[in-house]
Amino acid sequence: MTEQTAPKSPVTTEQFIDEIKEQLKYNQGVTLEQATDADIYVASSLAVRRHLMDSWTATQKAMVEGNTKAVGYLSAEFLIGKQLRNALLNLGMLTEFDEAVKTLGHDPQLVVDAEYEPGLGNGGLGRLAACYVDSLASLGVPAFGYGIQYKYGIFKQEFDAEGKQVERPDYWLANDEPWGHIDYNRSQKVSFGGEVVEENGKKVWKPVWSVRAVPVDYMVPGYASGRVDTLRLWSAKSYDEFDLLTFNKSEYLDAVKPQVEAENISKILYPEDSTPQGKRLRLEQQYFFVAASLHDAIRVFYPGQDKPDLTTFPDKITFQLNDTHPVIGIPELMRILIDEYDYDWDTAWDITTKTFNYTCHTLLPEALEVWPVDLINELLPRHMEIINEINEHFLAELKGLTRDKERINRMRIVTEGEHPQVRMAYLATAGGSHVNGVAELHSQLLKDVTLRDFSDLFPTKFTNVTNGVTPRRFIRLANPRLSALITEGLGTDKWLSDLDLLQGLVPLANDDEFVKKFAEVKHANKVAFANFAKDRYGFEANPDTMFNTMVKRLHEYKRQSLKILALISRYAAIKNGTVNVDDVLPRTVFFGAKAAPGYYMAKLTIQLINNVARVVNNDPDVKGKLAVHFPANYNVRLAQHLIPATELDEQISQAGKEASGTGNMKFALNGALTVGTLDGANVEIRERVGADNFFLFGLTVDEVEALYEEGYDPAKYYEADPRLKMAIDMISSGTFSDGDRNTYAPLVADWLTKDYFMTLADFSAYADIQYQIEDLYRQPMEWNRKAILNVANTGYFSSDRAIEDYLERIWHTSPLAD
Ligand code: 8GP
Repeated sequence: MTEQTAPKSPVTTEQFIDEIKEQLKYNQGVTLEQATDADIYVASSLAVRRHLMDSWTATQKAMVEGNTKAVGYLSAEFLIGKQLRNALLNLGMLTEFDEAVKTLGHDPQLVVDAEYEPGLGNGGLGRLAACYVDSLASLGVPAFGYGIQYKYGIFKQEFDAEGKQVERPDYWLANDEPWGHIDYNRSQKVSFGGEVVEENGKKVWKPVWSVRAVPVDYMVPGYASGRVDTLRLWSAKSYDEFDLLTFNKSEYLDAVKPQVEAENISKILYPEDSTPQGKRLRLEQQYFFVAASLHDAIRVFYPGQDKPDLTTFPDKITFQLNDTHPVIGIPELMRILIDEYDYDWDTAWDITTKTFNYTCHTLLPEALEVWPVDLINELLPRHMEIINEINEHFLAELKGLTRDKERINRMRIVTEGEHPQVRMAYLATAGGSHVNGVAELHSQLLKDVTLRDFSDLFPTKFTNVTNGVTPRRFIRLANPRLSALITEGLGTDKWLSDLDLLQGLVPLANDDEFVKKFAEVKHANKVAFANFAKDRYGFEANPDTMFNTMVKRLHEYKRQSLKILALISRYAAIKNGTVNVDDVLPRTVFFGAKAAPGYYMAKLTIQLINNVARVVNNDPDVKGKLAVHFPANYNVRLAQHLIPATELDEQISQAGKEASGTGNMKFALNGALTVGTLDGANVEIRERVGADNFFLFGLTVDEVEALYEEGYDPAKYYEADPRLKMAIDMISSGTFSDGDRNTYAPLVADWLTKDYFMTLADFSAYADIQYQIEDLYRQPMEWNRKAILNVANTGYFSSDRAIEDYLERIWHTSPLAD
């Protein structure tokens, strides 16, 4: 990316004050005296939006006039976070905003707080999509993010009196939402059900119900690039006239039922994360947004043309399939080309395979989607025919490549048997140009294990793009103090558009003055977080203790249980005098995690963490030494507060299970040290920051495999390490369940008999490395030097770099020329 200095505000403070007043008057109809913080938020957002408008239309015009190919990022999730400050930063208006709002008699922080965070994603995959559209715009690449505007995003998490997770609906659209623009004039019709008939030798799909997909457009401002891309999220609306009048009266009510329920399609985000699902509504959602998006792209790139030359489609736009969720787009594009535009099969296939690419975000086989043929037949009968035909052609192609019949059989896109299914990852691999994993280790395992047959026969399809995160939101906005120090240290703020410049901080790790300043920044961030936590969650966190954080979805493979077991063993050791309380390094542990509502073990783990926190925080024996906090409802906002205040980050998944992780990157970039396994992007982070500046522990992928092979017996580890035994026994004895010995019995039984993710096998190494961590923390200058080296050496993990890799390896396109 070409380096940019901070953009210049398009307005003076005085002008911005006038613009806010104008919005208050003509949009909201309130006087300045009447205006609440929320009114000022809406008015300033609308004023900012106006400033983006010219660049937005210019970007679209340049895109359609086509000096370069656009990118369509198809994703069921975009976890975008709050919009106002991000837009202000990218426009260079942060100072003008603060001044204007103060002049109008309001507190800028309260105005920003009035924005409600849209939770349109579950976790890493959704947040990555949001970072990628930010970087696309910042690099000046014309792009659409295409997804769904769910009415209810990810559930709001609360904890009940027993510490159990309770899920509440999060109706975020009940609040004013100035950023999304509903464009009724560019809606698309998406149809379902019915049957396929032959008319004049042609297949004709006769669907029976339809839904109107209405785009809601969010502008995606690039940082200092002058470009504004589009995030187009589809909202489902019913048609008020039914196109079902062919049905006779008795069938009428049944027939219109799906029509009436059509709006349900965009009502709720599926809360699963890496867990299997097979829900009809989910497939409806997937087809809904993908069909609308493909038709939209044709409308955009061939305006007003009845018979466009769609052989040029892959030159206009390349579509990235964000996991398997949008893969139904492959048969949909085939259907559009063959049925709607009369292309023959081979031409249609050629266009389709050139148009799509697929990113896989998981290695857990159960998370790779498969759809029952019966279900697809019922909802999308024409697509099922096309998928079958793709399968036949593909098998024929394989026969030309190998004589290994078993291998060919393993590679079937549509399985055989009584209940045949469609494997969406296979369809994506066969129907696209490139397949990538999200970190080097993950991409390697994808080739060697998950998609082995495919990579053997189509090796050139496979590549890697290691994930990245946007430095604008996750350094500049989240951590203004560190940002100012980096700018001071480097003598320029250009690092925000070229994160490799952070390398320039390496020598400063040996400059004691700089190290002290860095330590002051971290401490100030800890104090700020403690204040925020007190205010928002009502708990006291002591900024003079080590801040140690584990935030991510709750999943067994991520091993929050390893952290909690180590913590309990520490607590037990203090209680029974195995360690001298004076030798214990004071530590405050923060957890943040949502569990999928149907994931029993994950929810039980949440309950355990909450109860460990309750017991530990109320025990005078460990006061000042150990505290545990679990703020509910971890989201982008909480991440932006907690990450800059963290000193030690936990990335402790079982090796081979975490595809990449992106939290690991955000923490390192904000000057936390990581304790982690050789998993996902941890491997690359460690390579870059240096082995001395990363706390590595645990089994490697090969060791994990060997242990599975030889027969893993977790009870052996329980017997071997008294610290582990003590922790598990403490849980079993009811210490964290008011004496009830049954509450956590399912967790204990699982650890001792199955422990699929080998928490027990890694326990001793994890408990041992705590001594190293604590020794280093007792030498603040050394700790901070290493933390600075983490910041300095992780510029690679910018999403700008990731997007540049996509441009070069997969999309083969470039930024718009000026
Ligand atoms: C996540 C991976 O678990 C995480 O390692 C990675 O950093 C992130 O994607 C972005 O690449 N995967 C998912 O969220 C995921 O697989 N979700 C689908 C199962 C729903």
